[in-house]
Amino acid sequence: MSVRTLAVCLMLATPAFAATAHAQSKTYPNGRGGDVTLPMGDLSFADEVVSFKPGTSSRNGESIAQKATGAADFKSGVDDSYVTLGCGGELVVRFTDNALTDVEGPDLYVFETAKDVEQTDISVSKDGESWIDVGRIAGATTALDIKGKVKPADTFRYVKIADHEHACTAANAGADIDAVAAIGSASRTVFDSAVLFDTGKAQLKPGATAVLKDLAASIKGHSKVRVVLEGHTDATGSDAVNVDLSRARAEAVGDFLTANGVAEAVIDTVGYGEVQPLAPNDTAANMAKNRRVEALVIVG
Ligand SMILES: [Ca+2]
Ligand SMILES: [Ca+2]
Ligand SMILES: [Ca+2]
Repeated sequence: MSVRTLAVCLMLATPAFAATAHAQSKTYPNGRGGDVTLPMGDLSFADEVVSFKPGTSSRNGESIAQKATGAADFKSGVDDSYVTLGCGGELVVRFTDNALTDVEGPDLYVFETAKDVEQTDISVSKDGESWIDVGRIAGATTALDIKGKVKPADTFRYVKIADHEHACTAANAGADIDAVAAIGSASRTVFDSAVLFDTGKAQLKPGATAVLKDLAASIKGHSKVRVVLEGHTDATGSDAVNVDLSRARAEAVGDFLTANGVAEAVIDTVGYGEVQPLAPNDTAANMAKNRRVEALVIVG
């Protein structure tokens, strides 16, 4: 499939994304002389580096893993826009304002800046700990369809990119990663629990309604939409209590959305309790970050 054909397919696969708030379709260099159009624009890209284990490569000294986050920015002849994995290298990135999910057609696009894409294994994770192998990019294939590898409604925050140690004799072994994009992107909004709830409670505070009305309005604008509401707590208290509280909070947000015109059938609620922290539970500020309800809006 030519690059141009691929770009068109991506557009057709998720036409409704263009209407999502703060997401605008945009075209990016694919690092190999072509380009790729992403329906959700800059939002699509992985936002943070979680970990980087450089492999053996003459270029590793110059590599900075952050270059693989944010929008694809490869320019021909300039080689500071990407990170070189190196032979056996491994990079883990995280989406913060979006998430990877299975939509029709390809779901994940790895911007690799070499003429021949080196064999690189890709896996995805919800929590950064348990991983699902979703395939390999190699040759001219840099888009992956996660269909059949994951449950249909699942969303993933983490992507791991690992060099396959296939061509380690080359001076610049290992894939050169400019950016990682979730094509079938869900937009993710994180609500601070303190804004929505009193401590230990699952009844919405009066002040919560304004932000949640905005969320309801953004969902109702789409004819084909799914919403996943995830409740999360800090690590204070027992696991069981935290799971119950986080579920009750996610359900309270779901009830508010249905009361404000969102069809109940499109809403899923999950209580994760304390198992998916955004930060270590070591300071008051970090623990506050972990107390949250996340809303993933998946269009298409
Ligand atoms: Ca992003
Ligand atoms: Ca797919
Ligand atoms: Ca880059």
